[in-house]
Formats: sequence, C-alpha cells, structure tokens
Amino acid sequence: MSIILRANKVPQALVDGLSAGNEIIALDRLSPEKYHEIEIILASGESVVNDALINKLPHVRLIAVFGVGYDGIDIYAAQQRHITVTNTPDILTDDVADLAIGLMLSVARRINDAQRFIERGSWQNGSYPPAVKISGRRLGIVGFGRIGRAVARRAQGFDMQIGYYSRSQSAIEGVTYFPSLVSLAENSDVLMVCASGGKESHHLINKEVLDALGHDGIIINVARGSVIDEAALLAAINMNHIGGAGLDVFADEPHVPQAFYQRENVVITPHIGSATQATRAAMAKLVMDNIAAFQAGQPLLTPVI
Ligand code: 8YV
Repeated sequence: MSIILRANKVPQALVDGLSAGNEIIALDRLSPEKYHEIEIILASGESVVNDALINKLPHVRLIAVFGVGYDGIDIYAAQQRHITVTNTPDILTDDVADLAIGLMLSVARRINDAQRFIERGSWQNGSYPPAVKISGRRLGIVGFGRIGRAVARRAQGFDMQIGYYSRSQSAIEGVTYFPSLVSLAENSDVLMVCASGGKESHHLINKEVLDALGHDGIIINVARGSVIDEAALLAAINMNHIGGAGLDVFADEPHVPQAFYQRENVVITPHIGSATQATRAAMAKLVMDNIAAFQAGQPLLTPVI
C-alpha cells in the first residue's frame, strides 16, 4: 500500500487498478499535511513535475509516467533526490507511427477537407481539386528513435526517399543521415517531427527550418508541441510559405490556436498518438507492473533513470 500523487488525468482503468491497494490523491486535492506521506507520483506524458513539487515531497521514491515522453519531469531534481522514473516505451511506438502516417496522408490528400467538401454540398457543383502525391516523395524524419524508425519502416512501403536528422547517427538500410536540420528540410517534401521534447529540442523547428522546407513542404508533428516554434508555423501557414501541417501536439495543450482551424491544408488531432484501446490498456498495465515491482523491492521493468 502506497500513497500515490496523481499529477495529471490518466485513464480511469489505471486509477481503478491502482486504487485497489493504494490511496490516490489528485494534485489539486493535495494538502500540506499529506506532503510527507506521498511515496509515488503518477504522471502522464503531459505532466509537469518540477523541482518545486519534488522538493515538497520528502518521501517520494518513484515517478511512474504513463507515456514514453518524460520531458515534463525534472529528471535532474529526481536524480538529486535518488528518485527513480519509469515510462512506457515501445508499446506505443506503432500507434504513434501509424498516426504520423495518417496525418501525412490526410494533409497531402486533403482527406478532412474533402469530407467537408461533401458535407457542405460542394460536390454537386464540381470535383474536388487534385491534391499532393505522397508515394515516392522525400520524407525527412526529425529524431530517429523508436518512433522515427517505425515511421521510416512504414514510409518505405510508400517508396518514399527517407532522410533523418538526429543527435546520433544510426545505420538503417536505404535511409540517409543529414548532419543539419536545415539541409534535411531543404531535401524533404514532408518533414516529420518525432524527436523527444525538452530543452534540447525546444523550437528546433523554427522559421529558418520552415523556410528551408519551402512553400510546398508539409510538416507533421507527433512529438511535442515545444519542438516547433508555433508562432513561426502559424505565420508560415498564414503567408502560404508552407504546403500544409498535420499536428497531434501543441505548445499549450489543450489550447489549440484557432488559426489552425478549418484550413484545407491543416489537420489537427488532440494528442491521440498512443490513444488506441489496446495500447492505452498496455500502457496502464506497464505502469501498474512498474509500481508493483517498486513496492515488492524488485527491479523495475522500464526505468528511465
Ligand atoms: C500520451 C505521450 O498521450 O507517450 C507520450 O509521451 O505523450 C502520450 O502517449 C500521454 O502520456 C497520456 O496522457
């Protein structure tokens, strides 16, 4: 039995599963009397667990993240306090990569806009205009970890010419490494953001990169909103300096700038990369298994640090 602080909303099944043997306190209900009782923080990919919060809770030993990304967790503060952090890698890779491909196709082939065209009755007056071909085009992947590589494998099925930019070079047959993000963007028809969030990748996609992608280029983001300079992207969209955008993540979720709405060349989704029933259930199980291992004093399944 542990007292768990829930930093963010997580699926009810996970809360129910953990409630069986533990007490769960939501962050907005946390009172100072409870500070010294909290042993575990349950976070999500969107949570902000900063040093101020960590330092209020002297007995925390585990931060269990329901998600692969842990950019909202102050890892340095956790390390200083000998707190272990776990996440849910691998099991969501396929779903995020699937959505990335879906967004790319939706933007290029204008699938959402074509549906709106039917719904507003415009088909009676003529055909929908031709859109952008994807098969055989150039795909630039920013961040070549598990998700970036899963996107590359899928894109190979579309005969795309694949390049990537990443902190480290890793050989994959038929995929070209670019040492500069601007040169990758210059040589891409679609730029796919799969990099981890955090300080290092903050606004990696800026005006210069968007300019290099060019007015026919499409940008897709399934990583973190922070990786793109959203103001620069909005300006590029407004001035038709970019061909289109498919965005699952935003700088200030759940707030999405209205300027992204109702555009034929922009497709937006509410951070649903890992949101399939099967994957969310697997993520919840992995979080519970990590917490159970921690409580039993056994090795954790997926520790980050
Ligand atoms: C989840 C995510 O949406 O894995 C991540 O890093 O951002 C997503 O899978 C999130 O953690 C659930 O709230």
